[in-house]
Amino acid sequence: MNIAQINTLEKPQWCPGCGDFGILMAIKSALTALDRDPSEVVIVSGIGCGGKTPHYIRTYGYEGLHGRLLPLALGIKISNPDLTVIAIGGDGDGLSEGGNHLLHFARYNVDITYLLQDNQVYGLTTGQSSPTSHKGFRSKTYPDGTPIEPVKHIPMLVSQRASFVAAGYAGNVKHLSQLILEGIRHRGFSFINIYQPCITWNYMNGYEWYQSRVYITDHNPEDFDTAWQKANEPYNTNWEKIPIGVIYKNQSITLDEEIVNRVGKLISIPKPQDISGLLDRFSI
Ligand SMILES: Cc1ncc(C[n+]2csc(CCOP(=O)(O)OP(=O)(O)O)c2C)c(N)n1
Ligand SMILES: [Mg+2]
Repeated sequence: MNIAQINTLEKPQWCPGCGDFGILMAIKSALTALDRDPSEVVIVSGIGCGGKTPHYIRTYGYEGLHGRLLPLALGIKISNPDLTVIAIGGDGDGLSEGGNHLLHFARYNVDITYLLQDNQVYGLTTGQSSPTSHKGFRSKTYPDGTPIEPVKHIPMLVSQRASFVAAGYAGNVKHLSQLILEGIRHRGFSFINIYQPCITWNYMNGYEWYQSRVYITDHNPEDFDTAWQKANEPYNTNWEKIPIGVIYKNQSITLDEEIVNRVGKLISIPKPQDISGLLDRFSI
């Protein structure tokens, strides 16, 4: 597909300088390198600043409930496995409200790509601590500083041998778009944690902070021990070194393939139906 097909007239509502602009550009650039029609792609989101992303890309899109984007993506993928399904949402959305789903998606291994916009804060609700806020981060939740350590979700996913675990940075759009493309092409559950400055509510982790810490890793992501070390590097170095790139990957059977092996087919693709009766019934 080309960029003209997926651009919309909708103007992003994000603060000027928000990392979401870089993420939006990276997704669009990855999609243009994909040999698919916009009608073959569905982008689902949760609630949050980044949850608006599907509004700004002219593919199919669905802004779901807070923390529930993964079950939504799963339902779409196993109903119509020919679709490319991308889920996108914030750190609060994916690790707090929806945190339980992530653990299980690591083992379901359904063939979707999940982009987690990790700005270490609840942005849309104006600056509370999130599960990835750094210890000491002063927020509306903890004016004296967040008293607890952030969740270590990248090592958690590696420990579960999730199929594709990666990290990207909203300030390096070219690298991020290549990573997103690789994640989409990977057969299985692809998770990409995107470090993203929130210039309005996160005074600690801005572009300057990231610039000296983020580096592109070139280790062998299929070697578990090295992947484990890379996944833990930010925590072991007190955030002095933040590797971006593919952290871990393995190719194993996906849930979609497993179901086909057992019952010969996936849930049948729903045929377009006349819904005018329903519309009449629920119209005021
Ligand atoms: C079930 C539920 N709980 C709480 C909220 C209120 N809420 C809306 S957005 C949000 C936080 C979003 O933070 P995050 O997911 O990190 O996304 P960001 O805005 O930072 O991109 C919350 C708590 C909600 N909409 N639904
Ligand atoms: Mg957030």
